[in-house]
Amino acid sequence: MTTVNKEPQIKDNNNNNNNNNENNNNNVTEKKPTNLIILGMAGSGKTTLLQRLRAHIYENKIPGYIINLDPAVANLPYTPNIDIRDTVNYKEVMKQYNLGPNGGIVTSLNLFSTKFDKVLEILERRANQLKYVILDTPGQIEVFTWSASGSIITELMASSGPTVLVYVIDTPRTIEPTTFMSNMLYACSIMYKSRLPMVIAFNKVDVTDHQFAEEWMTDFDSFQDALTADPTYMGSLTRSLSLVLEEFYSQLQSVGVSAVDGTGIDTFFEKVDLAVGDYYKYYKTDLEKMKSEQLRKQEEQQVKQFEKLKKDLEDSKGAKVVYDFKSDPNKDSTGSNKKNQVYRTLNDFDENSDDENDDDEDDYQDYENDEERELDQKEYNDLMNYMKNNKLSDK
Ligand SMILES: Nc1nc2c(ncn2[C@@H]2O[C@H](COP(=O)(O)OP(=O)(O)OP(=O)(O)O)[C@@H](O)[C@H]2O)c(=O)[nH]1
Ligand SMILES: [Mg+2]
Repeated sequence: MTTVNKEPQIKDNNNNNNNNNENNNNNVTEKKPTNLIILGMAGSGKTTLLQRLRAHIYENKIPGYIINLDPAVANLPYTPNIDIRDTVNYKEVMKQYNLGPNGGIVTSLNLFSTKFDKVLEILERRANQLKYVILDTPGQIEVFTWSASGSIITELMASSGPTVLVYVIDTPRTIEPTTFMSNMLYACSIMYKSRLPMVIAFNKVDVTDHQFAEEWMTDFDSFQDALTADPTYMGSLTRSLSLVLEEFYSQLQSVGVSAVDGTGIDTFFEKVDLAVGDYYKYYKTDLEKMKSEQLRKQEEQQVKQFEKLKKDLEDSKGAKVVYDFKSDPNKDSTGSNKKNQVYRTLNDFDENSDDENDDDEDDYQDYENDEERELDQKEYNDLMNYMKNNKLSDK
């Protein structure tokens, strides 16, 4: 077990990497840095684009920070500030967990995400000095967009500051209307799932101009015309889908770029700024609402549990009460299925019972002595005080 770091440490390459961040204090910004998460189908040019963005910001003395989240990439054309490969050895993960390539990437990402709070700490420390934090993601897009660790990392970044998804499209491979639509539907599903603003980067415009894509996105009829000319045209389904996409197009920014020759990079950053505006205007409030709703539900559930516990204590008239925090709070404590009860008085137990179905007795504890009971009582009192102090109870 030498190469898979079971307790992964995050290496901040900035300390031994003489990049421009430390040299550009005149560019210090008061605002939080913008996080750019680069996504896209395999081979669309994510890594090359990131290299181009990196070159652009460093040339313009804009302080940036690069994070590589692709554990399987063999060679990177740049040195990232934080590299998942410094923390997790993808090949060893595959070997030791007996996994295939995709399973290996997912597991590596999972291991890394358990330490992502360290990454956030590093970023937090540097927040005032940075303008952009750019993250490269694994080639197989679904590994990031549909994995728990991908969601965790995206959510953590989004709650740490303005975050924009950059969806890279291989323009020469998207000239067929149906391929175009499939790609856009994928982008739409990512945006829908992440609830973050998105910039579509039509890459490789040095090979194929992206003008056709802009037209299809802004002029519904021109896309319909293109579809009619397509022999694989699927009639009303495609028409309905393109209507759905019209709404999606109105939400996003798009730009044609060439990661190879640098075309469109200035416009790219202008579009990113617009997306950041959207983040503050719409998405941030949405994210905050979602979080506070989750918090509210949690508190509501706590109150319900406390109320049940209180009632049970009162009903027990001094009999011992055990409160099982892990049980499902939605089940009725007086129901016949004892296993699902939140709590119950010990009077409910028949200690001599041989009932095979009643296999849950281990879930509950009896008091060995008064001291234990007092401890539980104290815990209950603390909870009641908590409720009272937080105006969760009228008593
Ligand atoms: N002509 C042209 N080729 C490009 C451009 N961007 C990337 N490529 C080429 O596309 C290929 C894939 O580029 P990568 O940057 O590795 O793409 P990626 O999305 O990171 O690939 P994975 O991480 O493996 O999914 C390489 O051969 C690049 O040289 C571009 O703007 N123009
Ligand atoms: Mg790549």
